[in-house]
Amino acid sequence: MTPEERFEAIIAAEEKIEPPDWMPDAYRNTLIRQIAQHAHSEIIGMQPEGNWISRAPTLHRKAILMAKVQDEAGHGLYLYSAAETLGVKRDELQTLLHQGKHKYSSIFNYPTLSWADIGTIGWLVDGAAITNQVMLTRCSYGPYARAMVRICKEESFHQRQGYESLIALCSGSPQQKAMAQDALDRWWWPSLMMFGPHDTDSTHTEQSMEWKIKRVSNDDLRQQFVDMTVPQADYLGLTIPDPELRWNEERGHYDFGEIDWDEFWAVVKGNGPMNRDRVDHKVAAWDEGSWVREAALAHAAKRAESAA
Ligand code: BYC
Repeated sequence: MTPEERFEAIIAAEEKIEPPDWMPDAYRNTLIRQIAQHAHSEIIGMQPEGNWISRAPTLHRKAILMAKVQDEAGHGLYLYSAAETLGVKRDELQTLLHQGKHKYSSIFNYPTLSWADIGTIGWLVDGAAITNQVMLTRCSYGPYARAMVRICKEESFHQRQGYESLIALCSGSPQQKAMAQDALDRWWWPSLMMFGPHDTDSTHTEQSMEWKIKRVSNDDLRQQFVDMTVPQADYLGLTIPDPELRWNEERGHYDFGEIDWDEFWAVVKGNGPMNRDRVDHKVAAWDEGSWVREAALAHAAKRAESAA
């Protein structure tokens, strides 16, 4: 059996490709691209929520938010480790992010303007993330699939805490409910954009599905998310900002309006409301943290020296 045939056989048998296995360069590069983008998203995603840690309304909410933001850092670390098994160094990936040559999820380029945004991110953004990521636990590349199992468990907790926070706001004062509605108005469409372009405009979906990296297409995942989320908004007594949203009996799904794709591509290309701030903040944190990395490396070198 040639290495190519063995690779195809592993994929066909629903088994996992592992780091020492032969794999086509394009498969490796697609995984590096997707896993790195995913890792960067987790790390950049700490910023909009971190912005509210010092202003959380109670100690209880602050403790939950700190734990959530720390979880996102952990997700970034598992994912950079998974990317490293493909032969890239995490420093190289950081440099590409800092230079604006690597993408991260469009959603994190919007500002968090009120406390209700924090609950809404948990509900919608983590909700969209789980919808997208459960399929990745069945990805054909072993280290990515295994990292996703733990990440999905934590995202599920994040989604529930966000929804619970919104239940509290929506059963509070009229001002609190209005704040929740305002957050939903601003986060709804960016959340739908998280799933990426329509299948017909997606560069990578077809090949990634053939390789069983992606298991479900962008549009099918977006539909799943809408179908799951509309009843949750109804329960909260909030209105989704889409006049075209209605149940389609024949399809057994909700119909919904068209995303503003010009806005999506502007954000993806670096021109969203917060792109520049997010990357500047990340670079500053990297520079300010250099002494920690240097100290850790010096410590490791010293230990290796005394062990020799
Ligand atoms: N934002 O061919 P397509 C989280 C790009 S973190 C920016 O469909 P693909 C969380 C795409 O990269 C959430 N760019 O691509 C953290 C491609 O450009 P390149 C992140 C986007 O890869 C903290 C081009 O558009 N989740 O959960 O087959 C707090 C064409 O797209 C976006 C992941 O990263 C976007 N929204 O499918 C809370 C999950 N959409 O690379 C939560 C893993 C598309 O050719 N990633 N693009 O220059 C994936 O599942 C897939 O990469 C995507 C896109 C579904 C996102």
